[in-house]
Amino acid sequence: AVYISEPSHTFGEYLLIPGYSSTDCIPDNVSLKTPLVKFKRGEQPAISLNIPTVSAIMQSVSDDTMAIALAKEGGLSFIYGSQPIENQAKMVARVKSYRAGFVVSDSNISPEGTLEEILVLKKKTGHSTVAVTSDGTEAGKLVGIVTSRDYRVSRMDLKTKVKEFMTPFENLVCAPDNTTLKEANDIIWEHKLNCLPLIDSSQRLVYMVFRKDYDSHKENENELIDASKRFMVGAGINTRDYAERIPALIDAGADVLCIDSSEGFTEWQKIVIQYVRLNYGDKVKIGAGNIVDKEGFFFLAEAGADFIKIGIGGGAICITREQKGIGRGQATAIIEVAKARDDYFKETGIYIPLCSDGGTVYDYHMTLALAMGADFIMMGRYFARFDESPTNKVNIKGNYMKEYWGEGSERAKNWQRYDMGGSSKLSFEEGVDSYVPYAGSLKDNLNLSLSKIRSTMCNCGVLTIPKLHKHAKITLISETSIIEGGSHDVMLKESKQIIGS
Ligand code: MZP
Repeated sequence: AVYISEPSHTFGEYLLIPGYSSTDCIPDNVSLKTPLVKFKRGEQPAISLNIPTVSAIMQSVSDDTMAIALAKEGGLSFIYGSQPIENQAKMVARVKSYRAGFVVSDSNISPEGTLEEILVLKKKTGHSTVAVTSDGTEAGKLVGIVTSRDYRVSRMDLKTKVKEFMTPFENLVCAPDNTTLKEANDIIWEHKLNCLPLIDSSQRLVYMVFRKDYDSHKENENELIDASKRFMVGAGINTRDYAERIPALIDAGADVLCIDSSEGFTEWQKIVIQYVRLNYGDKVKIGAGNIVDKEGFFFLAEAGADFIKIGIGGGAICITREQKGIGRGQATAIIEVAKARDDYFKETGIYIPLCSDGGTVYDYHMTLALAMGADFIMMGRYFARFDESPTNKVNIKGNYMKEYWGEGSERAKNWQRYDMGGSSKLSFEEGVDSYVPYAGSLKDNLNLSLSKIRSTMCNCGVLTIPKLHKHAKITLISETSIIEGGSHDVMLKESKQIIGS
């Protein structure tokens, strides 16, 4: 046997040491943009994320509702693969067909305003403005405005342009009171409608605009339709039915795939990546994993993975370490793999993004994972707590909880994730079925977490994730220091429930 003399550590055993912060180190200046797929030195990645968080490939976490909510914030979901191919493809298609909506009546002008007011606004702001009136004529009642910096429209041809953009009255359908954008999208999906929802600033549907000639290939040409651009979505695959699943997911519009496996240092993963390269070249992006050491990284890098996922046994619902005695402290795993990634980059000029997967409990764990070299973070427990996760919200002894179960649990029946070439069933469980405290909406919680990351990055004196990789100063801490980190030697006035981030 090979013995590694250093113990492996996890996030809770580390702290960041502040670096020098200049006056421009303010949270507003921080960019959390990060690459999702590999790229060559001096080039840009084909896909980037605006925030470094993705939701886990799990039944209890990532369906189409989660994917839309997270994409709206700049992240990405990987729709779970432990379901029939057709169902998964439908979820992907639903995210891709989702219309973000175009905000109208989001100005000083009320939807009850007059056309005259619109023209004054246009003059004041210098923006080109199209008024949407109830019957498509100048005389009609103003119901919304569409403003664009590039789109030039003069007062003279306003009427024509309104007609050009939006076929008039009979096609401008009034929404029932309080219709949400989600409900509108359900209608669009169900009836396969070619239309654009016009919404107000609180995401309520105001009107549905139908364009007879509306066609997806025109989206780039038309700023009005660009404004309702498609969201990105990922999808999990396995090493068994990939030859059927991948084509269906690509047809449905998946932007990126990820092999979902509890252990990725296997020939099975290489075979799946080869299948993608043979059939789709570099056009289809595919991540692989999970691995926890440099040997695993080099193997998947050489196999052609577009990103590599790190983490075995650290997930909140995972009992792999108890059941099989395999795994590694997440922090140590990231530190070793990130060094391998940097060496690989120096040698080949190819940068392969790393994803830290599992074991993120507190918000600062996200910052630590990034500081240690991860480019983005996959989380299950974190997202399972929100309204948008697919599971039931239940009241347990007066507290609201959401269900959260592992892909290795009997409930998920995802034997493919644990497949080492055996029979088509789970021989023993590697995950549990559990509850997590309900936490409210994704948007509110995620924005809070991201504001902590931005603020910590400012403490470290950096404004970007690559700079955090380079300049973060990280220290291991003693058990006594961990105790010192919480409130201590005081009696708390109110009992505080510790529920994680
Ligand atoms: P966490 O964010 O809840 O701590 O961990 C989520 C990760 O745990 C998933 O992305 C996946 O890699 C892993 N996972 C999912 N199911 C199991 C299991 O049943 C598991 N053991 O370990």
